[in-house]
Amino acid sequence: MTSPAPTAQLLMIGPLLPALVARIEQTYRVHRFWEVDDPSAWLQANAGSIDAIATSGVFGAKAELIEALPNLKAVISFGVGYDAIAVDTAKKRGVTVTNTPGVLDNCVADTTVAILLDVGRRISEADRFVRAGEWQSGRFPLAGSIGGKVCGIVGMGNIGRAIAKRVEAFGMTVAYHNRRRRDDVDYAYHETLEGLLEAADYAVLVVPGGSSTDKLIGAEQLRALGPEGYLVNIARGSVVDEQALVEALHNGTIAGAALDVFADEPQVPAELLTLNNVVLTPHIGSGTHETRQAMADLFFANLDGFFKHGKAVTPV
Ligand code: 8YV
Repeated sequence: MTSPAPTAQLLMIGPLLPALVARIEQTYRVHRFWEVDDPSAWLQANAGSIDAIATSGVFGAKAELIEALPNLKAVISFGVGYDAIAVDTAKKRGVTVTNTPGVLDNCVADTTVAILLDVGRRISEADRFVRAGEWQSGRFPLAGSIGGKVCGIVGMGNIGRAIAKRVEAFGMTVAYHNRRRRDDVDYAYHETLEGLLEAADYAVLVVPGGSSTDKLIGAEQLRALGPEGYLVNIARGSVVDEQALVEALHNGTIAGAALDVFADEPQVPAELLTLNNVVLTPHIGSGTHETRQAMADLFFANLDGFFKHGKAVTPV
């Protein structure tokens, strides 16, 4: 008789969807790292038994943690972005990293368009106006129209394309900046970021986070976007210099911003909370039941694929 394969042990960095965790626990042993009182003592005692890290794009996996786990084989992540995961360290160690690409493109694009329309047509501001009883004493100011405006997409990947398709339906003209021109789209390509920002009425950030895009949008870029321009960020907070953005919004350097992501979530710069020309959402880009389920399914397929079939489905 052969003995059953030992259960792989996962170090979970933060709470994932309860139904996903329950599914994982049917096969794997889960250690809830965020509940551990003394992480270094815990690692001293248990590091050798960890086979994989289970995490998300937000919780990430730092280089020190990856280094501290001598038998680590995989980092399985919930989310498409992996800037918070030390992928280079993992690769050097021969550790597989997986993410959940593809399944969230449409929902993230929907969220982008929702907050773009919101800031442009002043929807949240109008909602506050009605709730505050201000309608009784006057009319709500007019907004600019969406049709005919230029939507400048920074990062024309799959999500960028899903956004482009949607805003075209609103009569916007799409332009983009990307590391390289795409030969499968015929939107106007701008070789420089500044060139795109100057042309755009709405600048939509869809680039990955990480060192290559850190504070890509600073004071100079906001000046290029200009006083009629809106910034829409559903990428990562790190892509924008938040202090420069606060100043630009206060000074009228740009017209407004719609932000789903922040540099230090869940902290939001206090100065943004009082501004009427800013729409703020709590990183809900992919936040629908259907998409989170699809992400959970792909997470699980990667986990099981790696440990049961020797091959992850969507390695990074
Ligand atoms: C998730 C995301 O909210 O996929 C990403 O990169 O930022 C979002 O879809 C996050 O990864 C997990 O909660």
